[in-house]
Amino acid sequence: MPDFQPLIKQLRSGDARTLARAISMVENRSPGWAELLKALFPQTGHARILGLTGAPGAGKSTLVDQLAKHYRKENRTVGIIAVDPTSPYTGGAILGDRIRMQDHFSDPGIYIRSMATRGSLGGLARTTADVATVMDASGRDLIMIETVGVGQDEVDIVRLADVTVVILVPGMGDDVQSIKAGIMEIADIFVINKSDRDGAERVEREIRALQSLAIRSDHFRGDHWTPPIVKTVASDGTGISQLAAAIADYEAYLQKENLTLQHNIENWQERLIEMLRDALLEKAREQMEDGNVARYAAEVAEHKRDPYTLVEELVGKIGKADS
Ligand SMILES: Nc1nc2c(ncn2[C@@H]2O[C@H](COP(=O)(O)OP(=O)(O)OP(=O)(O)O)[C@@H](O)[C@H]2O)c(=O)[nH]1
Ligand SMILES: [Mg+2]
Repeated sequence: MPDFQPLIKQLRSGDARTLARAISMVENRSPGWAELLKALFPQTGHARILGLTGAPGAGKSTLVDQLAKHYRKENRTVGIIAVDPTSPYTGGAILGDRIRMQDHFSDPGIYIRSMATRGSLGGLARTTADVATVMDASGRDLIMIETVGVGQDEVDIVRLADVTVVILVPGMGDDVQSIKAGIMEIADIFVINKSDRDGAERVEREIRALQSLAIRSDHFRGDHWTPPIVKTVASDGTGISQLAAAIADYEAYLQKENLTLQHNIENWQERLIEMLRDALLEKAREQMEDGNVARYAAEVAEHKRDPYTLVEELVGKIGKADS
């Protein structure tokens, strides 16, 4: 096993370039990535992870930026992961974020990483989790993950988080009705951003109406918490301290109810299954030489073989090859 101690030491010193290098290694699945994560894992578990999701253009980056400023005033170090930003890259910075995030470029207490990685090697959720692990090991106090709330990947990503913030905005067609049920149920806190626009009250009423229908015990955590609704104007900072307070309240609630560990266990349950699925699939691929899948598929399609026995045989081989 390579000696990662010098790298870990540099990482823990807060060096941004080392952090960038370690993240790239994990993100690209460069040789030694798994060994690196193994070496880093004992250093993790300190960072709080905040997931923020919402429709494209809802103001997620602006909000993350304001929260980062807020937490920096409390001297907490921040890592930001922007997953699959809808805006394209220019020289490593997201177009829309370049100017707003510029303030922080001189502050080593804020590290921003964008991942445009749909179809990434380990799967989007998995890679994001691994990147968060590296940031955690580097000693960041708080990690914010920004993701566009559209699909299952996003739901999986926010499931990594200790606290999930769902961002809505007024005037988006059917408003809340158009937001996927899956996204509604993962919210620990609702933000109605762009509250300077007409219709914020209406969105709030709609969330309340939905909340009265669905009891939080149906929420995947089942923690009986009623997600508060915070109105913000991210572009001028209105409501940011209220949002930070709501986040702190939820964390305090989790602590009081002894739910922090339980949340973590639930998160790991999901992640372990995903890791296992990846690893087994990888092994299965190793078993089958190139082109074999196509050959098997042809045989099944032509009814020369039944797929059930085939899969059983392949799975059986995995166990034997490994022992
Ligand atoms: N009026 C108003 N505009 C806002 C507010 N918050 C953000 N904006 C603007 O909305 C636009 C989109 O903001 P972003 O923060 O880039 O939104 P996003 O959700 O990160 O967008 P994507 O990452 O592209 O999905 C920008 O022009 C912001 O300046 C707000 O509270 N009120
Ligand atoms: Mg954004």
